[in-house]
Amino acid sequence: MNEEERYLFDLRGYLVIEDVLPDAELAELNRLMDSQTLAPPGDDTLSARFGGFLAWGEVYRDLLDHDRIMPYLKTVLGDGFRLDHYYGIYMREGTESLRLHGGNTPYDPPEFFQFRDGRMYNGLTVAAWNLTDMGPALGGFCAVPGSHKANYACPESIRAAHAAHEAVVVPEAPAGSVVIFTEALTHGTAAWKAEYQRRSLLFKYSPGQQSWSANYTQPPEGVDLTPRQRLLFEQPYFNSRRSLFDGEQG
Ligand SMILES: O=C(O)CCC(=O)C(=O)O
Repeated sequence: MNEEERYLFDLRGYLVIEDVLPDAELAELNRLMDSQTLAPPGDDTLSARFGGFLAWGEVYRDLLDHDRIMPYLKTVLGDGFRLDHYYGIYMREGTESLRLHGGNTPYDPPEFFQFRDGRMYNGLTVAAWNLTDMGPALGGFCAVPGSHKANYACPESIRAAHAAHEAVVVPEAPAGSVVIFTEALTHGTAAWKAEYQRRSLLFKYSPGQQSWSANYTQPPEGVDLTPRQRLLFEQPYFNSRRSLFDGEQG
């Protein structure tokens, strides 16, 4: 994470990193998704979720601890974070928006942003891999930049106006990009307007000592994981938690 990216993440609560996936990997991820027998997404957000993709191929599992993204997660979460849960979002033209949620106020213990001793600390943090283009003219992830530090609750007038409010941004996030955001941010989904599907894979990481849910995410069955990927599935605890970056500098 370079100086500018760190500044922007601290300032806005999210960051779009473009060109993370080369075209061939992007095509393979989309091809494998096409080859599943997923029911098409519906109009409501519940029917716009899918899971199970870690069993679809190594190219999906590689995203768990991708070399380009791990250093960002280390800066945002500190070492020893864990995969809290994960799911995919697919939307078709007309799939509805998801309400704005999250925000620094009222305080929500698993979803926090703090700056202490010269670094940031974040609770639940998302790396969302985009398999198709998203953006203001298309829909998708939206957020109130800076709201991870808001001292007042998000007003109902902004919640109601949603992506039409000037405070809400739908960032340009091309296929192959990753959006990293802290769940302390007020964020949601803008209704999908494009003719093609929105496809995003959301990996949600927590600091090692906490879990959002009582059910800890289990590794996919019947597939090989690398030692570092297995570490990501460890249960929450703090004391002597093992490093995800052993042998790496910095
Ligand atoms: O559309 C997005 O990427 C945001 C989704 C979201 O906030 C959620 O699933 O809770």
